[in-house]
Amino acid sequence: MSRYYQPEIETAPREKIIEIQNEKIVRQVRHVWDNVPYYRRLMEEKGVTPDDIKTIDDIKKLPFLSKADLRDAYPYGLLGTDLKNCVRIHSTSGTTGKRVVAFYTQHDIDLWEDCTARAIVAAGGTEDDVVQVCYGYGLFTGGSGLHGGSHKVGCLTLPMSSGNTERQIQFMMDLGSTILCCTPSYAAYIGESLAEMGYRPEDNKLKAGIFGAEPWTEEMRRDIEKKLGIKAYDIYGLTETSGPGVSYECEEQAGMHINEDHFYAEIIDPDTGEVLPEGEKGELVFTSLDKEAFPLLRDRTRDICVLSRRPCSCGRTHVRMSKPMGRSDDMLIIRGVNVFPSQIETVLLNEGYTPNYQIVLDRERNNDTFDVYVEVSADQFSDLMSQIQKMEKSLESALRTMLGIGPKVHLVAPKTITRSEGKAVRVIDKRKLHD
Ligand code: DLL
Repeated sequence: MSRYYQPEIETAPREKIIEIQNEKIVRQVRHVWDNVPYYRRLMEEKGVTPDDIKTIDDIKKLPFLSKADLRDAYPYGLLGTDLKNCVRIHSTSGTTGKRVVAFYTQHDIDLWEDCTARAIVAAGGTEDDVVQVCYGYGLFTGGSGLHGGSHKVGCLTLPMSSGNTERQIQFMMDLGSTILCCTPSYAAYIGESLAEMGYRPEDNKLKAGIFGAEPWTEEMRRDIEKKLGIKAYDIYGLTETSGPGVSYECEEQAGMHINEDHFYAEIIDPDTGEVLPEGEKGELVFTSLDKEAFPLLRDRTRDICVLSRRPCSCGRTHVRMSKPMGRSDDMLIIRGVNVFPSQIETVLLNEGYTPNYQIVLDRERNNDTFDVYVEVSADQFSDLMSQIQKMEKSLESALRTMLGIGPKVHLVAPKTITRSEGKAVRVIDKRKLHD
């Protein structure tokens, strides 16, 4: 039997959802026009005013926001309210050194936590549950997003943050955690560590996991479910749309229901910007319908997906999105952290290296490995092992500061990285081969 956190809205008839969207979009466009000069200028350039937006269908008339806009508007350009009304920020990597910073009023936090609460209840969560949150806390949205939802549902919440796997397992076993929230790769790692410590899947009290923030396959889902003895649910979101909980899976595990009363989804052709009909694969675009502090309209996610309105047996009526099938840009997700090759290039050039580099990603024991090979120039080249090691350590530290995670740096002799005749092959991602 399905349970819902906000049954009336989660199972609302289609007409009711459209009615809510029609009402909210008119208000939201007016709010943005009045308060976000950056977007107002984009609207003026397109010759659109709030008077042109009468129903949700009119959304097509509005301009898109791209990652470049998020970067150009950093930090306050897309803020929709006085800073004094904001109570929090979160942040994630941008395409260059500038990160994406999202702002929240208390109202925004409330609606975000409603979304994650819906996801927790859809995964079987009740006030009897013990929710172990091992997404990172801090600037990343994963930790506080699931944490807030868990409080709303009334679960006992373990704010573990990520890392320190031994302690995670100790608390999980001693306090009887029933729902685990983390990235799928960390879940797989916890599963492996449990087995190594001699535990069988039936020894823990876990029943469900809510995993997201990075791509994962059906094979990986089955592997995690077996190792931990749980049902594994996918959850999706982006910092700029609040964080996790924009969409989430129900017990059907067949696509993630988008919280359509808060986020309007479109699929577009990434090359032409044309809106594609339901069922076609393209880039996902989100409009937040009622956020105050960071009210993005038609924000291009770069995630490639398909939407489906086929009725779902769980009773939820909200549209479902497929797992993201890739990206229309070069963003990598490494151990749950977003990394753009351009960020690495920026650091290399700042630190006086050549832009000849290669990123090699692989997966070892369900954990991403992250190696960066960098060519030194002839005058940087040294036969001294100790000198090279020192340079590698210093570059690793500069990259860690920029990216938020540390790669293993390998300095290599001039002209050893294969030159390409076309586009340089900057990334070798071996993870896809055996997921
Ligand atoms: O990753 C928010 C999040 C936290 C989602 C915890 C789920 C759980 P960002 O750091 O801004 O936000 O990264 C957003 O991550 O555009 C996708 O490419 C990717 N992503 C997020 N969830 C999934 C998922 C958080 N379930 C970017 N499957 C998005 C595949 C995902 N990719």
